[in-house]
Amino acid sequence: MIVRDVKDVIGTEDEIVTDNWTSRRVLLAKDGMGFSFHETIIQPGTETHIHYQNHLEAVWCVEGDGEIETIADGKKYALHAGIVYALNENDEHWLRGGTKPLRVICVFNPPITGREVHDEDGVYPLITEETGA
Ligand code: 9YT
Repeated sequence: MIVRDVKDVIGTEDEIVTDNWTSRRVLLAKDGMGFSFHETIIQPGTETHIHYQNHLEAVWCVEGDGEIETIADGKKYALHAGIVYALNENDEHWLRGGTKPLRVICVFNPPITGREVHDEDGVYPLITEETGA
């Protein structure tokens, strides 16, 4: 069994800090679960273009506020504690921070390895690795 404390991820290579968000990857591809599991904090007032063409992501908002706008249809959804969104069609979107830090729990399928960075189109490349499983 794997038991982790997100506090032990802070300050390691599994915590990614950008101007717009900080992501703590608590479970990664190497853990062999078939998904990765992250805590992400979106900074207030930021806007991030995201299009995960190679991954499905589900996001559970647990604290703070923000907004998501799907680019195909221009629909906007307010984000706050209790809202879950799933990018089941690899939906291209804008993710916007609100007035307070927005803390979310994210699941990626296939799992993130930890080596991906958003490219200029907001895409993570598909990287697969052996899990030994
Ligand atoms: C909610 C979202 O997609 N934020 C961007 C970062 C991402 N969650 C990640 O890489 O952990």
